[in-house]
Parts: sequence; C-alpha cells; structure tokens
Amino acid sequence: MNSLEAFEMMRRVISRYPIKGEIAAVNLIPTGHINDTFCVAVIENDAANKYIAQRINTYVFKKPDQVMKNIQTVAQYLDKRGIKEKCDIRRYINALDGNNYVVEDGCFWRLCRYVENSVSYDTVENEKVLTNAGYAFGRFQAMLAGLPMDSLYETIPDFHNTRVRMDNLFRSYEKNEAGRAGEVAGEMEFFAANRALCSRLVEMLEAGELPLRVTHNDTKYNNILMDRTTGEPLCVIDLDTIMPGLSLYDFGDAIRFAANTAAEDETDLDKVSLNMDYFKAFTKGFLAACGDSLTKNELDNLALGAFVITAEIASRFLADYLDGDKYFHIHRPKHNLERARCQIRLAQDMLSKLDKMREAVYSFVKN
Ligand code: GN1
Ligand code: MG
Repeated sequence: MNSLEAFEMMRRVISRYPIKGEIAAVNLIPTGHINDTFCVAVIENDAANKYIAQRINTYVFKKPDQVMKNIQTVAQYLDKRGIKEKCDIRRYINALDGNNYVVEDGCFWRLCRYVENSVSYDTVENEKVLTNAGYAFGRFQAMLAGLPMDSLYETIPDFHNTRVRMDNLFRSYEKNEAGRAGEVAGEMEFFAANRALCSRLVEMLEAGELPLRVTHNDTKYNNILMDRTTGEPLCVIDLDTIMPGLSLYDFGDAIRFAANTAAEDETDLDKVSLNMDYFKAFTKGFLAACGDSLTKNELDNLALGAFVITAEIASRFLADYLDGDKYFHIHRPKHNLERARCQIRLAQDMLSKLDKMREAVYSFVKN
C-alpha cells in the first residue's frame, strides 16, 4: 500500500467511527512481524488527535473477530475487578456499528488512541527499565489469574505447542516447498538433536505437572508501552494471542528478546548470547510480581522455558523460510533464515547457561 492508498484507506476506516474531523497525516509504524500498524493524526475541533490503526493479518489470525472478542473479555474482566493500568490502550474504540473493529475492503481494522509521550523499545535501555518490564509482565499474569480460561478463544490453535511446532518444521523440511531445504541442513541438525528436550514442557503440561494459566504468549520487550520520560511501564500491549498457556513461555519469550546481547535478527552470530545481568534484572521484576503464585515445578523450569521458547521461535522462523515466507513480514530475502540462525545461536548459549539461570531464579525466590 503506497502512502496515498494508505491515506484513502484510513479515511474510509475513520469514517466508520464516531470521529468527526479531517485526517492530517498517516504514518506507517514498521514494528511487529504480523499486523500493519499506522499512526493517524486527525484534526478534530481544532485539536490534532492521534490514533493507532491496525490492520489484522488474517493469514495468521483466521478468526479476527475472536481475537477482538478476547481483548474485550480481558478488558471487561479487569474493569469488573477494578484493576487499572496506567493507560488503557487495550481498549479499542467502538465503531458506529458497536463492534471494536471494522471490516473495510475485506480487511479487519481496529483503532485506539495514541498515548502521548509513550514509547516501546526494541532494545533494553538499562537494567532498571528491564526489571520494570519483568514486573509488568509478571503483574499481567497475576492480574488475569482469576479469568476463567474457557472464556477465551484459542485464536491460534497449538500456538505454543512446541512438539507440534517441531513436527511442523520437519514436515516443511520434507516438503521443501520453496526449494530451500538444501540450505538448512546444519540448522536441522540442531532441531534433531534437541527435539525431545523441546517437547519436555508440553509433556509436563499434559501430565499435569505444570499448570495452564491465562498467558500473553507474545511477551516481547516492545510489547510493553513505557513512559518516554520516566521509563516506567504504562501497560502491556498486543493482546492478540492472549490464551491459556504456560507461564514459563511468557517468561522465556521475554528473556529471548530482551536478554539477547544482539537483535533478534543479528547476522554476526558472535554477537549473540544470553546476557546474564539482563536475565537477572528481568527475573527480579517478574518474580516480584508473580513469584508467589508459581509452583515449584514452574520455578524449577523457568530457565528451561527460555531455552524451549527460543528454540520454538527459531523453528517457526525456519519453517516459514522453508515454506516461502508466508507468515512473518520480512525486510530482506533471507530474513527468516537469519532470524532462525540468530535464535538457534541464542538457544545454544542458553543451554550452556541453564544451571546459572536456575541459580539466578532461586536467588529471587522468597522462602
Ligand atoms: C510475532 O507481531 P509480533 O512481532 O509481536 C509473532 C510471535 C513471535 C514474534 C517473533 C501472532 O510477534 O509469536 O514470537 O513475532 N506473533 C504471532 O518476533 O505469530
Ligand atoms: Mg504480535
């Protein structure tokens, strides 16, 4: 979509909302691998108001109405219990027809207010901010602990079923749809060697050894909105994949992204490793917010959760590369392969630091 098309599209989308004004600017926000996000400035009564408009990726979310229903369910639950966050970005604006989304030209759009002076970071500013981020994700889990799980739709089936993810990867490798299998023999060796370990947490869940909880399932550091001035977390955003899941994966996914010494798609693999200081900083905040409610098995396996989710995301990037880049947005031809390689390197480093990570976890557990 070029900028003129985006402008026209936004005009149609905004016209479906109780917003009376002229659009002054539309800017693409190029973060996130799934949805398309725009910042829209609208002149209303001489004031310039900013909104965030998002087009939901319907290749990924086959039932976007269920995604939006889940978000509404969460917001209503928090309202009923009087739980407030510092801003209410999770509240999408109701359109004129009463839904919290609109369908325009066959695309699903949603709209919320832009929060002034807010920011989300792709890289960690300092350890204090990271401890705050850990607290924010831990608190998110704690505040939704009483939400009945059957009130949520499973928006992407088997989203973090790592065993199924591994099976999918090996199937994609066999199928070789994009003719790229020859390039990834080394990467496949990593998955063949670690397939059983990657399935361990799913097996523990099935055996009743780990509890199912309401989880966020996409706890990237940039999914926390922060105050630009103070670095304080305002709220957790991107609730698209909120579903029953494992706490260990929410913890681990945040570590995967925020405690990597390099970016998620770093191509110089020597720069990629787990930063133990960052691991500790995040863990401290996370456990301060929800540590009391975690079981012994959960505490024992937080470190493994970081490894497993990192390997899982690596498998998803690699499977998408083998399938011909259908799922994740890419910005260069081998982007998914580069992401996969980076995540594999990180997972390998985590494996060598499992004991250190476990020790660090227990240094923050209150007796
Ligand atoms: C996607 O949209 P974004 O960038 O927050 C993906 C996550 C992955 C992540 C990897 C619905 O999240 O599962 O962990 O990319 N979201 C979906 O960066 O698949
Ligand atoms: Mg997302």
